[in-house]
Amino acid sequence: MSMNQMFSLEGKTALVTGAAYGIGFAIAEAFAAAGAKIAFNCRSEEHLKQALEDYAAKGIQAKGYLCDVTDEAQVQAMVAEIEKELGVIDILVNNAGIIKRIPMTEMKAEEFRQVIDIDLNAPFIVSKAVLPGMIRKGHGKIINVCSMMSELGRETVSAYAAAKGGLKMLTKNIASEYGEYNIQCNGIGPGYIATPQTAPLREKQADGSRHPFDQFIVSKTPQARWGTPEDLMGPAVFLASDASNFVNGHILYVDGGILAYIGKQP
Ligand code: NAP
Ligand code: GCO
Repeated sequence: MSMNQMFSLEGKTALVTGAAYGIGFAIAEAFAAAGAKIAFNCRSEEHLKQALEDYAAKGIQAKGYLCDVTDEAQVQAMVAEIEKELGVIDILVNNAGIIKRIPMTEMKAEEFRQVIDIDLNAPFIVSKAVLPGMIRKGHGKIINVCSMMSELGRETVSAYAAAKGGLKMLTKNIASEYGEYNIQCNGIGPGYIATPQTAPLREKQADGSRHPFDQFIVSKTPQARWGTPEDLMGPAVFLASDASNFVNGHILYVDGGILAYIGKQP
């Protein structure tokens, strides 16, 4: 196999959940550039419409589906629809996710459950829906979008850290349980990435200065910058391609070195 073939996704069908914008959109764009057929979902009709226009503007004929990843019936129906329209799913990226930044003592149990439902239960639900097709086909790639919070905690993100820590172990378990069917399940762990999800952490202050958390993250990142969704494109294509056929149960951190670094002395 040539090196180009090794990194090609030509003819593959990819589902990227929550890929209306942000990290998921960039990953789907990268997969399309590598030759894959793209399916994505989100919950909002408005986001779906805008996303289809954005994909088309980049020359990508993505198929978009309105589907709440926490609803197993909706997910099963979406996967069946994708298999009919694009073929059996070869690559799944469990990207859809939310965060709630609330001190634990103030967080309602229902708020905790909602984060766990979307960030952990849903990757189980969607993976369970696509695995039978991958087993039938004799190969598959599942990529779970983990986080710095798969390894580290911080104030106000208890539900998110619990979910992303669990997602790391779900990744390892899918790798363990389905490796014999030539299915590789890995995680991609973005550092702090400039997307709508982290916009509140980067808001300019009233006096025009940078948000304290923005400055904190830059001081904790050896590359002294926030990541961009584009920084994830190459690593995602690697994990989705034949180039990673013997990489299984691994979390590939794309964090500019945060996890390796004690942080710059103030
Ligand atoms: P984002 O900008 O908030 O986008 C999240 C996406 O998920 C949106 O398309 C949203 O669309 C969709 N979504 C949320 N809940 C959903 C549900 N129940 N069903 C279907 N779609 C749903 O987030 P992001 O920053 O791109 O992050 C994407 C993933 O990367 C998340 O798992 C996040 O935890 C993870 N991550 C982010 C960072 C970062 O710094 N940004 C770092 C590490 C990991 P709708 O609202 O229209 O449904
Ligand atoms: C936060 C951020 C982080 C990032 C990401 C880091 O509030 O700490 O939202 O959680 O989203 O997960 O990898």
